[in-house]
Order: sequence, then C-alpha cells, then structure tokens
Amino acid sequence: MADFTKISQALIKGDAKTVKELTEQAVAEGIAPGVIIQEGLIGGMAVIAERFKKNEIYVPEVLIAARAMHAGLGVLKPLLTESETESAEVFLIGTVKGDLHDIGKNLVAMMMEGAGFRVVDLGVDVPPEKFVEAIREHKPSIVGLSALLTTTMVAMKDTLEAIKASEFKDKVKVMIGGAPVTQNYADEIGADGYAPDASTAVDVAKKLIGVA
Ligand code: B1M
Repeated sequence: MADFTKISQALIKGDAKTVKELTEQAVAEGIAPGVIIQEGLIGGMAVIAERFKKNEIYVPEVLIAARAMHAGLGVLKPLLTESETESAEVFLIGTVKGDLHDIGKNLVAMMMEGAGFRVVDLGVDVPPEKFVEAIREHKPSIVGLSALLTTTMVAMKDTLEAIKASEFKDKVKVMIGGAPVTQNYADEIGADGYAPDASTAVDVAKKLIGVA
C-alpha cells in the first residue's frame, strides 16, 4: 500500500528523485493519479506553504519543493490524459499578468486534460491582449485565469474587460481560481465561474458548457 506520507516528506525535502520513484511505485500499485496528487503531492506542498508563510523557509526551498512536485506530476500527467479523446472543447488557461505561480494552474490544466478537454496553456505572466489573441487562434469554449497574489487579482478583471471589449464578448466562458480568489470576487468582476481547487474546476467547466 502506498505511503503518501513518504511522498509528502520527500517533496518537503525537495528530493525530486525520490518523489518521482515513490509516485511511480504508487502508480504501479494501482492508486488513482488524483489520489496521489491530493494525498501525497498537495499534502507535501501544503506543509511547504505553511512554513513559507511562517518564514521558516524561503524562496529557494519553495522552488526546490516545487521542482519535486513537478517530478511527481510528470509521472502522473500521461495517466491523467490517457482517457483523453479528441475533444472539440478547448480549454485555454494561463496565470494572469504579473503573476509567476504555476503549480495550481498546471494542476487545473492536467485535470482538464484528464476530463477530455484539449488544453492550451499560455504559461505565466500572461497579459490581457495575449489571452485575446489566443482566443482568436484556438477558439476555446472556456478561458481559465489563475492568480495567486492579491496584487495580481486585478489583472483578472483587466483580462475579462479585454475579452468583453473584443469580438468574443458573450462567445467564450471565463472561469477564475487561485488561493486568494473567491466566488464573491468572481461575481464582482463578472466571471462566469469560480473553482476553489482543480477537481472542482473540472465540474465547473463541464457545467459551463452544459455537459455536467
Ligand atoms: Co509565492 N506567494 N510568491 N511563490 N507562493 C504565495 C501565493 C503566498 C500566499 C505565500 C505567503 O506569503 N503566505 C504569497 C501571496 C500573498 C498575497 O498576495 N496575499 C506569495 C508571495 C508574496 C510571493 C512573492 C511576492 C514572494 C517574494 O518574492 N517576496 C513572489 C511573487 C512572484 C510573482 O508571482 N510575481 C512569490 C514567488 C513564489 C515562488 C516563485 C517562490 C513559488 C512559485 C513556484 C511556481 O509556481 N512555479 C511560490 C510558491 C510555491 C508559493 C506558495 C508557497 C505555494 C503556491 C502553490 O503552488 N500552492 C504560496 C502559499 C500558499 O498558496 N498558501 C505562495 C500549491 C498549489 C497546488 O495550490 O496554487 O493555490 P494553488 O492552486 C490550487 C487552487 O488555488 C486552485 O486549484 C489549485 C489546485 O487545487 N486554482 C484554480 C489555482 N488556479 C486555478 C484556476 C482555476 C480554478 C482553480 O480556474 C481557471
């Protein structure tokens, strides 16, 4: 039986090699990728978040832990997308302008792929005009905006306004998420949806396009 504590502990130590090996082991034992993410990887990252908050660790340690998290996610990504069918529904996602956090955004992207969306990931620090250009190019059904800083939440509003000012007004759904983001904020800026975590994001996305 997989020991999720060991995965979390290795992630906290920033031991990417062990995180990868233990994740592979858990997969071989038949544990669902979503469970490994939730119990092992997110569990470890929550400890890192708490220590960072209390100034017990600093940016370099957080980056090393984030790298270990990516090592585990790298093992799980192909499994999450295994059931993917060529879907007409495109989910465009990015972290908004000024914000470099991408771990949560990557998780949402992976979950969406796992749910059968074709995901186009614009990365981090994405300005409003780049979102609009990408909508023009990829014709998504839904655009997902992620922000982890209270100071960059305003860029979600700017991005929504840019989309509404474009020819895509009312033609694409916009959903938002990230640690400081709330349903209230989504309502305030006129976003179509909000999700507190990656699994809920899938439910919200499906609901927005009427396949829930
Ligand atoms: Co930053 N950071 N960080 N950081 N960092 C936070 C966010 C912070 C809360 C830490 C703290 O002080 N307690 C704080 C923000 C404070 C605030 O604004 N109120 C903070 C700060 C201040 C900063 C810097 C300013 C630090 C500095 O330089 N002095 C700086 C800013 C850089 C920038 O963006 N311009 C900075 C930098 C960094 C690192 C580069 C070191 C690193 C990011 C590495 C990376 O992403 N590649 C980092 C990290 C790792 C964190 C914490 C510790 C962890 C974030 C994370 O990955 N969580 C974070 C503390 C915290 O969140 N408590 C913190 C795990 C991840 C799975 O969760 O991202 O919340 P999360 O995603 C969840 C949900 O939010 C949701 O689903 C995900 C999965 O369930 N979700 C969505 C996310 N996007 C969604 C989109 C959706 C739906 C759901 O729909 C589209």
